[in-house]
Amino acid sequence: MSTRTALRICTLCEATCGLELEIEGERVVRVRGDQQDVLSGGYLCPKGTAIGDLHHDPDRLRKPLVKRNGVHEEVEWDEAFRVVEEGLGAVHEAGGRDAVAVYLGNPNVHNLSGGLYIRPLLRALGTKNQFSASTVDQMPRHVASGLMFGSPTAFAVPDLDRTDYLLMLGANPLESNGSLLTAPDMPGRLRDLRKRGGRLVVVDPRRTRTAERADEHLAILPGTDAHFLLAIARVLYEEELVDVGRLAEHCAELDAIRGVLEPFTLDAVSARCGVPAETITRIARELAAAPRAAVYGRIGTNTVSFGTLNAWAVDLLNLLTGNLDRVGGAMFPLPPHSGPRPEQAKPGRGFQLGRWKSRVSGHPEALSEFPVAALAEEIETEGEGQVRALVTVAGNPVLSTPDSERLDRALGTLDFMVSVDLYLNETTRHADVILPTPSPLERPYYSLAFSGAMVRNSARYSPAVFETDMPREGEILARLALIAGGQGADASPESVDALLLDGLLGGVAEATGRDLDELRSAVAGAGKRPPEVRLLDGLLRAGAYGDGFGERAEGLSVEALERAPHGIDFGPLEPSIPGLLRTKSGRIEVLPGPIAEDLPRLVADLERSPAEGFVLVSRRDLRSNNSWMHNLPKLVSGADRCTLHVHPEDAAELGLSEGTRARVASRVGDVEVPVEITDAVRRGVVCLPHGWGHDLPGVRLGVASAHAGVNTNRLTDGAVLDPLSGNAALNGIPVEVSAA
Ligand SMILES: Nc1nc2c(c(=O)[nH]1)N[C@H]1C(S)=C(S)[C@@H](COP(=O)(O)OP(=O)(O)OC[C@H]3O[C@@H](n4cnc5c(=O)[nH]c(N)nc54)[C@H](O)[C@@H]3O)O[C@H]1N2
Ligand SMILES: Nc1nc2c(c(=O)[nH]1)N[C@H]1C(S)=C(S)[C@@H](COP(=O)(O)OP(=O)(O)OC[C@H]3O[C@@H](n4cnc5c(=O)[nH]c(N)nc54)[C@H](O)[C@@H]3O)O[C@H]1N2
Ligand code: SF4
Ligand SMILES: [Mo]
Repeated sequence: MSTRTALRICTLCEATCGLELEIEGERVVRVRGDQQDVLSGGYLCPKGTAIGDLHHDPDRLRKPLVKRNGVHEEVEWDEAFRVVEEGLGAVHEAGGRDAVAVYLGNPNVHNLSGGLYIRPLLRALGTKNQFSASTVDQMPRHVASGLMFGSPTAFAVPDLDRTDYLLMLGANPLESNGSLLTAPDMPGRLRDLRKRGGRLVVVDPRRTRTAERADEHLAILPGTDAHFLLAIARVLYEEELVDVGRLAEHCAELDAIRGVLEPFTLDAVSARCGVPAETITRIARELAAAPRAAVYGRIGTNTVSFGTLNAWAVDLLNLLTGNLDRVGGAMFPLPPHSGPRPEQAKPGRGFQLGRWKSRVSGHPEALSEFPVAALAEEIETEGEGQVRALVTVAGNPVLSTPDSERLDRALGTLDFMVSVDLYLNETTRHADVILPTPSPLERPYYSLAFSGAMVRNSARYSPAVFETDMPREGEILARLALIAGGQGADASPESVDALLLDGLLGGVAEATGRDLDELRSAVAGAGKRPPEVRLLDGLLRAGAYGDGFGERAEGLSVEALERAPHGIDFGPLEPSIPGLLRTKSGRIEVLPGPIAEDLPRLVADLERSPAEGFVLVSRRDLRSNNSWMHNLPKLVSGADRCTLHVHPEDAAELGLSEGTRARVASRVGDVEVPVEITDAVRRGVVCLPHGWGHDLPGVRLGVASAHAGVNTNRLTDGAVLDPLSGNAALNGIPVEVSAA
């Protein structure tokens, strides 16, 4: 049998580790970290070692399925697309464009096809009913960045390898491997921070593995991070420690900040968030005194009802301490596929929110999306514009989104549903048609999404490891776009490829005065590569480090990346303001209008006494990845991980002991789950992981069904949202806990 090795970037989480696969015949027999990868240097986690198991998983779908008489049957591709054409066509005809909703799940951002072909699909669908995993995740970050910098994808990433002080809130990278912070080997990088004398402070209601390795852990009450951060800011003003530095001349409304901080006194905030006043003062002084410091907030601060205020407060503190856009502070990556950064701000139209509203509850759109928490009501509520069909791409909202039992019921009432997915799972079991896509190892890799969150500017590309006769995901999405646009199931997907490439090159031709045909033949020179790779080539060559289509021989292109299989490092992050700014004013909007209007809600919350009873928070663990990797034996072996964490004293009061079952009930639902007693959670807080609950009928998940666990999102409440971003509050959910 032939043996070979292949290099490949792992697409299973945001760390994007370089892997070295050993392949015998058609099987992956061993996975190691690629020691020479420019970003990950050999690091990998247990999920990465299971990437071959995912590829070989017998339950992973290889042929389209069509549901007939309640049963999913394999069909040929052309037939599947014809059923989609009929199904979508009928709903469009009866109910118009908005009657077809779309839900985009998380793996789209780990996939080059998703990054390139979702846009034409959305355009062709022409529906206002767009939903995605972003509103159970990072939408508050987009909104805050949009309002402050004019660009919703401007993420200030902690300059991890050069900072002296990291204040981390609501993130647990020892389990998650980092998020909106692409820095493979978080354990090593955090260890190095402390080795060089730096300090790590973790703010989390739980003593997580990350907190255990920190210099200090502050067990804050869920949902009170903005209070805490603004109290720190107030101390900075009181003690005259504010020093915005170089950015002062690029700020608008900076003078207004001190006034809005007035209510966030040490007494009020410490009583509300459970962090002592002296500690808040000390952290403020430490942040100001550290030569280089960064504040970083992630999902625990995003998936709460003050999500956007939290995200704003994080960047505000970075700004007030002079650490925003400074080496060793919080800096903005420069993705290789985006254009070079100008020297000066490009004042634009600014970022707009709420340009239209959802039909039933009037939720404002954010980034053209409505909150996924509102998807069920849009399906259930009759009237003009009612959602009667759904397209899902790489999503499992039945497990991932709040009040999921209700959504599960609602999906069962649709007239038509089509899912582009690898599995027949809790969500896709409702689909009339499931269109399976090639496995991660059967497609080329480049990260469009995470290049914008990397701790070093870099580019890595890997070609497909295995060939497949399945259509590419880009082709599937293109065919769906053609169907949605009325061109029918038989239209050629190549027309979509051509449209995308011409759109890209047309822009370059216009900006540079180059001849379009010359540019076309330059990327055609990217050879027989798949269309998404030709598109990528166009983007990279026009991008910040690009070869300018032959103008700079040593510049970046797909070919250059093929010659550098371990990736190309463009160095540490560099200051980017003012060139990054796209606000109307061309300045950093330090106190954007919508933020100022939302602040009274936070002030009112200060007066609230901490909740009686229990609140529920979420957790992740290293061998899990949201809802969809529990079908791999390696990742579900050993003790049950879907357990309720309860503090020992709370457990004693409730009469719960280790291994017994507890009943957890919220306003919307209840679950029964085994108890794990641990003082890692603070009193009054209980914790469940998300992504479990694989015991629903009709799924094809042999392994996961046998390790079903319970779905924590049967408890999370779709009615509690961050009003600015529409993000669901998945943490701090009031619950009752009792012995089952
Ligand atoms: N192993 C693994 N890795 C993953 C994933 C996975 O499912 N498993 N998912 C991936 C995805 S999609 C994402 S978005 C990232 C997320 O990556 P992270 O943002 O690091 O997410 P978590 O590990 O869930 O850590 C969130 C922490 O917030 C805490 N928390 C809850 N409520 C609050 C609060 O109100 N305030 C504060 N300060 N903390 C709070 C929780 O206790 C938890 O420890 O991980 C990615 N990586
Ligand atoms: N309570 C609670 N709920 C949470 C969270 C939490 O912390 N607590 N975290 C939230 C977060 S951060 C996120 S990102 C969401 C995730 O929410 P979703 O994106 O809805 O869910 P995933 O579990 O990521 O499901 C991914 C789906 O995509 C399929 N898939 C995998 N790879 C591919 C691919 O390459 N192509 C296609 N077409 N399909 C693919 C899988 O089979 C699966 O059906 O969950 C959220 N839900
Ligand atoms: S940390 Fe694990 S899952 Fe994430 S990219 Fe690396 S190997 Fe893959
Ligand atoms: Mo996420």
